[in-house]
Amino acid sequence: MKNSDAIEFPDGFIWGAATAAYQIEGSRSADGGGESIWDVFARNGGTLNGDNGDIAADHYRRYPQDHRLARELGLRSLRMSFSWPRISPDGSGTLNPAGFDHYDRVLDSLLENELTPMVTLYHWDLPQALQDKGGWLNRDTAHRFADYAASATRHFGDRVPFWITTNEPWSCAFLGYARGLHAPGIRDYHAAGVVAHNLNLAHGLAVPAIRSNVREAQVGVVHCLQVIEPFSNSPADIEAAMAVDGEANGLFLEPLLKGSYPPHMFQYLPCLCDEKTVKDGDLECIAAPIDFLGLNYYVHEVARFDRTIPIIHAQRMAPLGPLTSIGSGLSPDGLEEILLKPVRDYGSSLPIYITEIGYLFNDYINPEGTVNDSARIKYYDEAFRAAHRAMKQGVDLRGIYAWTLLDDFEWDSGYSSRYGIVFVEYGTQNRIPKDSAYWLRDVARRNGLARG
Ligand code: IFM
Repeated sequence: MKNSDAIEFPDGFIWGAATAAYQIEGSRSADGGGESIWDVFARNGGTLNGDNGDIAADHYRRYPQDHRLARELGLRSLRMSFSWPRISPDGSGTLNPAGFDHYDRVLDSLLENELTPMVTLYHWDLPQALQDKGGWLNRDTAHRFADYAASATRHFGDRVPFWITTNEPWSCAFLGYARGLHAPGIRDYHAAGVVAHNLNLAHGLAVPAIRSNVREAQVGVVHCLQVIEPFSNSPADIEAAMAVDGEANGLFLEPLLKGSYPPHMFQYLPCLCDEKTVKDGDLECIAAPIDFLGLNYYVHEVARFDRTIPIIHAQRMAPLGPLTSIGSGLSPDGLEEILLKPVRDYGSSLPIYITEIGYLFNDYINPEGTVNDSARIKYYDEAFRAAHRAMKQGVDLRGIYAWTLLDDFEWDSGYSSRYGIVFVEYGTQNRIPKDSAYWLRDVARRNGLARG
């Protein structure tokens, strides 16, 4: 098959878009919601220009119009997250009825617009009150998460078929606790190892809590798998690549799919074989059967041995070739490898959803009032073809969610560049579908790609 042939996806394939509460909602303190670690991190200068989620895309108030737009764009499903501090401001059991009311209205609106809700319970906005008790370094946070998952699914379970426990634990652990780029801004590699385990545990504890409330639930977890290549064939570079692959992928997939941590990671993260962190029964809990795997795809990097990098002695670099606007490798074809990884490395046959795939760009409105993001379209076209190749090799891919519906607050880089298929003019809050939104609408209508 040529790279430009028309291709079809199976009947029932879901074309959707993904979002996250803190990144689009705004109205941070409305209706009794509590503070999250991102409010505090932004206030303390952790983000570019001090940008924060106070207003964002004002989705808290504009969700009806955004849902109508998503429907007009032919999407069948919207991935959204609940803000934990809106539902439980202190994160420890005190529930906020107004937070429940808000998400009741949001879910009803999704259903009215024939958009299947896929809900993420934790997309990084930990209640600050729990951070004050140690955040994800404190094992108790995993138990508090399971309580919150139970409360949320008890209330909303009748309307949500897809439940995701946590989004990208790697990012929370290694960007938040090792590199200090994300909230809470800690730089301690060993702390990140403990956090990775506590997040894995949080997922494992939440699975039975969700199942006990929603018998028909499809329960999954989202990981951002990364394509990591060695810089050369030298043993040192190969070992560096194994360390980075272990950190990014193995620490999360292996306990989930195999009930163990990758032994080669113990030398870098001894906490993973220390019973103060990994207690009896934890690994069985984390490996609780799930119904689908959510995969986010962004990263393709090269790892090179570098003695000056503490602990893992591995330097991450962009591969040769085109780069995104923040300098990471632009590699739509890598999606094929990402989709094959759970099958090849762990023999998994779990259904998969691509829960995020996106292209960061400095989009702008041209004089005609449109947003021509042909580079994003090209990226999506190539990535979807790569996904289709993986399906031909037996991967049970059930749907693809574009990251993201609306331009949004992109964490440490604030509002400096855009991922949305819909442009948000932040001054007026006007929404302008980009060319990629119309292209995606055609893909969804055709359930496939036209001849290129
Ligand atoms: O914006 C994030 C999202 O919250 C999680 N996945 C990666 C995206 C792009 O950086």
